[in-house]
Amino acid sequence: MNPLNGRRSVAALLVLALALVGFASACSSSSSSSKFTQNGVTVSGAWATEAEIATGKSDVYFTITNNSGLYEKLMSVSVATSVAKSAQIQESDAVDSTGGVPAMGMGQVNSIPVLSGDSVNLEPGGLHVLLMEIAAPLKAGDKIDLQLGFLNAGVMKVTATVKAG
Ligand SMILES: [Cu+2]
Repeated sequence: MNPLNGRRSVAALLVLALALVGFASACSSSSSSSKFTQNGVTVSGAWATEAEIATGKSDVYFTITNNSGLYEKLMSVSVATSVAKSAQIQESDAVDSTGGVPAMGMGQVNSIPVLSGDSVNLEPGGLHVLLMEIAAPLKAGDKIDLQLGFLNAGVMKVTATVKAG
């Protein structure tokens, strides 16, 4: 066997392997969790809960990471009326205000502060965005566009993917 041919085919295999690795990583980064960055603020992993019926409710969760060097605050959230009638930032209370019986109540919060260099998770049982009176049932795989208004970074458009449970 000609050693030159052997080396060539090894080189060709390497190129093919690198191409496959590149393809695989490009796929996983786009399908697993999407990231949106604006003026140093990143919103990642946005997802929403399924809702069975129109006029139902859906919770939306995501992570805010602040690398802007400035104090940041999520101040508002809105969605198109084709998605829901209104949206609100809320926080679940594990314990009610009397300090007694745990209640699964939740209340509106005006803003979510995110210190410079810090990140905040909106997650089940804690901070979340509540979509009220959704326009149509939300099923796993559906996409929802949200507009998040930040103190310094401005209004950021992000997309959340609906997930079961
Ligand atoms: Cu809520």
